[in-house]
Amino acid sequence: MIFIKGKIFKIESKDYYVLLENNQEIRCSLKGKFKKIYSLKKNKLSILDVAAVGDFVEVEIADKNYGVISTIYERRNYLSRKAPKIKGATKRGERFEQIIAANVDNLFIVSSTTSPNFNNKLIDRIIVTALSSNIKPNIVINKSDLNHGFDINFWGNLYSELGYNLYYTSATEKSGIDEIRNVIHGKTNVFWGQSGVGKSSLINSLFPEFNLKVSKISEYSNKGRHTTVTSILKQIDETTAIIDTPGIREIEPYGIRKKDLGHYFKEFEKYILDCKFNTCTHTHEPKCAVIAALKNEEITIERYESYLNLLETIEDDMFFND
Ligand SMILES: Nc1nc2c(ncn2[C@@H]2O[C@H](COP(=O)(O)OP(=O)(O)OP(=O)(O)O)[C@@H](O)[C@H]2O)c(=O)[nH]1
Ligand SMILES: [Mg+2]
Ligand SMILES: [Zn+2]
Repeated sequence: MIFIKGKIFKIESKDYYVLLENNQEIRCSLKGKFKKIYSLKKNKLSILDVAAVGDFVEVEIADKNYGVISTIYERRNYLSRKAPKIKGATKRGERFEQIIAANVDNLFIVSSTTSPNFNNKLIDRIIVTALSSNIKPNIVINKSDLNHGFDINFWGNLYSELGYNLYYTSATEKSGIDEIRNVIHGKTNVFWGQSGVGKSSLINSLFPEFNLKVSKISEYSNKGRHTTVTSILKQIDETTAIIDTPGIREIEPYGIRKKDLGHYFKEFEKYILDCKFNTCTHTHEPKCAVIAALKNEEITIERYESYLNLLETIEDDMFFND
């Protein structure tokens, strides 16, 4: 039996596509032992996906076109969210974790000025998700060529001042593309955001040869159509990869406790220690230093509202009631 190492670049139902070290692409299935792990975990609030795009694996080559994944190597990190309710809800109303991509360095949070409208709360949710997985968030405001009727510099400055890299782009006019090209080298870069913001278009502007599927804007409307239906990893060179993902409609970070949420809002960090109570949720508690900073305009109302919005929807999972 021949074993070769590789990386999962696409998953379609039970088919796992692996880019092998020798640059060959091969369709694989999972070895039975993983299915067993999966069925065990299914009864717990735990990881929904046993193998994910970006995972390093070892493949048992069965024949030229087919292999079996026999080892999944430990992940350095991974990007995940709570699986949408319909998909993973159990009797107790718990939610599974859905893995978007494994072994990620850079996350490009793609938003658009219009169609769909710019949504700062969603961006903040994705930032929290990335930070909780030790992944660096970067923010892209795409469709800067379109007329949108709000001040994109206001939002751009807000995120730049927080210290996040901010890119204004237009995938159609190819502006801002080289700025992104300059920071992706040597890294695994994920593009994530709402459906229709232009994730696949941006990747096509960076690498026209990938020719990823893009829909006409008129086909979007509010039907929640997703053009990209499954995450796909494209290897650029030995050390650089890009991952295109399906658009999301909602996002809830996985595994964050209410009392820890404030730590993922980086401008809160320096105040949190001064709150009177170490369990402060920065809402109603007396002597809250975060609220004091908000009043002094050291924390913006936009970010504080995002925080409240997230705090409201975070369920303290049973998983943590230990
Ligand atoms: N005017 C303008 N249109 C854009 C831009 N980027 C993308 N579009 C259009 O927006 C629509 C959606 O683009 P996609 O690249 O398919 O968006 P996506 O984020 O990959 O969407 P999903 O795959 O559904 O998540 C297409 O009609 C694109 O042509 C841009 O910078 N300016
Ligand atoms: Mg797409
Ligand atoms: Zn507080």
